[in-house]
Amino acid sequence: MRPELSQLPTAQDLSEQILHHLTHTQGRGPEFATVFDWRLAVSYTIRDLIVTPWMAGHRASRDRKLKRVYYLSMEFLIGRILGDAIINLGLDAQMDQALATLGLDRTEILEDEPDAALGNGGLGRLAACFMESLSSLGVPAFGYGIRYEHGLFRQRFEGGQQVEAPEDWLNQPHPWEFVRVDYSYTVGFKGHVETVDGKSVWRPGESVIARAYDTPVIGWEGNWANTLRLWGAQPTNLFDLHRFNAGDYAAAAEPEALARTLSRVLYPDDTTESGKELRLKQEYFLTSAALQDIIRRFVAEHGEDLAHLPDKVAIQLNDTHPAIAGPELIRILMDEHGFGFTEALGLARRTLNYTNHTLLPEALERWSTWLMGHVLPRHLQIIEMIDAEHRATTGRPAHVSILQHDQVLMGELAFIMAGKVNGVSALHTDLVRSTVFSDLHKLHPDRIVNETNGVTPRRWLRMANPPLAKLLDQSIGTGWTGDLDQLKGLEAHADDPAFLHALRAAKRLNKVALSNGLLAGLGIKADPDAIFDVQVKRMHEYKRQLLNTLEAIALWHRIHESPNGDWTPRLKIFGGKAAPGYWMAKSIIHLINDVAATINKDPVTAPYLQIAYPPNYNVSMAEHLIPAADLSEQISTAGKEASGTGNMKFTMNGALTIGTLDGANVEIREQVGPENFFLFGLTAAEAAAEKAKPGHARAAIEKSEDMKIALQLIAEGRFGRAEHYFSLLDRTWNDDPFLVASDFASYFACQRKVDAAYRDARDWDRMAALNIARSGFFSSDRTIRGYMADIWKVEAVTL
Ligand code: TH1
Repeated sequence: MRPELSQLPTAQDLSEQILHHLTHTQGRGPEFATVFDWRLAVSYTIRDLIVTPWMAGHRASRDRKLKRVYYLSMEFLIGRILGDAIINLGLDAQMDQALATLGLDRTEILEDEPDAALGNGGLGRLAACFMESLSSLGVPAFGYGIRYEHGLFRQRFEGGQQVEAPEDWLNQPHPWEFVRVDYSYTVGFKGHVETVDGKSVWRPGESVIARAYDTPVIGWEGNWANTLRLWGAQPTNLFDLHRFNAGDYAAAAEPEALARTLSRVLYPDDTTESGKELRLKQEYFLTSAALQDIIRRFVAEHGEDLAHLPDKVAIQLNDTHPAIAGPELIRILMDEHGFGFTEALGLARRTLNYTNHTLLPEALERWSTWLMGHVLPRHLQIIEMIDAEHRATTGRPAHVSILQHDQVLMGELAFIMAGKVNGVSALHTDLVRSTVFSDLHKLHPDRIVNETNGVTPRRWLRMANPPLAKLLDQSIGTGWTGDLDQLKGLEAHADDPAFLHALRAAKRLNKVALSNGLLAGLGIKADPDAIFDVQVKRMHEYKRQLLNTLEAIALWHRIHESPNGDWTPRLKIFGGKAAPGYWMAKSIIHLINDVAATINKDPVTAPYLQIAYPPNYNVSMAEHLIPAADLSEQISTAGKEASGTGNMKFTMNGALTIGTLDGANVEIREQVGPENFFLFGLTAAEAAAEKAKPGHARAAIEKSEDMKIALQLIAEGRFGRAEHYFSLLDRTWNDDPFLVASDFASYFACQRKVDAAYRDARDWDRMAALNIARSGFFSSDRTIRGYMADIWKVEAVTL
């Protein structure tokens, strides 16, 4: 593959380079160097090796005038970079040897790197997996995002309750980025629109500068690297000179502080609405800087005629967050390049595409017309023109439009401005067609396509799970890393006792490592032979961590009733953060911690049931938890989880899923076979019907003794003060919008099937092997190929 494979550095080359960077870049001698110094020296050594293919790729794309993909996203949940880069360069063995000669501990070095937590959850992590796959496949691409100074908050528990602390990843040098002072663009806000010579001219009242920070993203086998270009906000004027000269230094620095707030902090809301002016400004900041950069590059490579833009540029909008790109591109084409409205609209529509990631009403962005007109007056005019044109050409009635009830509906805008609109799993795409966008789908029947999500097997299998990766290499060769469909080859081993034994041993290594971590971190004594039952994801009512918790309580109660019963030991692990303003989600966190505190110290049930909730779940923690899981909890109310991507990572790592027919679970079950998947609960259609029944929650609770007892134990204050949970209990009895009660009995029964299945080790291991063997479909390489063929019309480069 790699043209200069023979030029791969040796362990000695690496250790020399590390020492070189330690001395000449870090300015430290080995005798004084800290782990941090060493980690930076190692990072610079690896970075040097990425720069060559990175530049070669840029040159090739430019010289051959290739079409590029531009992925615009408010979130890129990268996590750590070093370990992944070493693996993708194929240098793990050499680096291990180099570090050993230098007397360094590999884990200590790797874990010194802070997570780049520039995202909330699935949507941001998907963007990071896509960047990696785009590079692995050799597709010319840029990711555009915001260089948040503070990523997602850090989570602690105090008295079992979530406490947020600011995240501070940039308070130390970040070795992976290159600042581009020459690529700076002015981004305007507010002001007014004037007519000059019959043309509209926007005169912004405020402006900031967007400065580019580039991180190369190296693909598998080190052949290609694309750029993740993150924008940092800079003031246009460093300070107010009048005030400075008058001696008021603090006031003079205000404009600078204000400008920088634009890239100061990531909004911590996942699938929940925020609707604040600063968020709208951040969205426009990203979009405007990205479009200016895209057009500058187009003109430099292809000349001034922007009529050819769609031939060379494919822009993907990651949800509606950058959907202002529609009006912004039209504005640039009309107001700055003299195109007529209709032509500008046509060009924009052939360039832009939109991915929908959720149908939850509270997550569908809408801005008040007043705020839109205040922050982006020219864009509001253009949105009105887009809306009028769309209604005129389609005959869409006036009461359904982009502008409704004094609000701009960003989903409508994104749909109408997109060449293609995609959902993120088969079920979700069907629901996009039949629910939120049904009328637009009728008007544009070819626009909606499905691209089921995927995850990169480099990070989520080869890097996160070395014991399993090694077993796979030995069993089917190493080709699976770049071509995950090759995992199919494992099916031939699924009945081989020696293979299954090795598979169990690999899983056990991960479980022991995790147990050690849980003991050291939380004081929890985990039994590595228990079922490791894991639910990790953002805290949200629709994801139903409450259902899992109530099952734990009911099980605990049952064990108490017959302590000499034949129980299958289980460790339940939770991980995840709640949006700071999401009261119900925080209440569920509190409950899990309270329940864990009571159950974990109960000597009667201790051999059978433990609960661990390590705080501050993030990408790095996921890399430890997922490979150690036996059971993957994917238990959202059917119809609510657009896809899920954690579900895919678990499957690849040989965990079995207990899940509903929701999101990509449906396709996971299809792929692995229904006999290798623990299904429970209502379907999306049944759930919708159930919700419409008055008193559905109470009726369901009355029918399930286990559920009733669990709720009663909470109400009696058995897990901390009852009054903490009055609202939660009241909501469960009387409203239960996510049907915890309706699905409880089915879930509890399914968990008992899991217990029974786990006792037959041979059969369980066989199911795990088949889950791995049939998980190839969930590689993000497959997803990206889908986008390339159906949406972007781009091809991979052969160097
Ligand atoms: C998530 C979806 O909830 C999840 O099902 C999906 O797998 C993932 O996107 C990737 O497609 C979403 N995250 C967000 C975050 C925000 C707004 C909407 C969504 S949908 C801020």
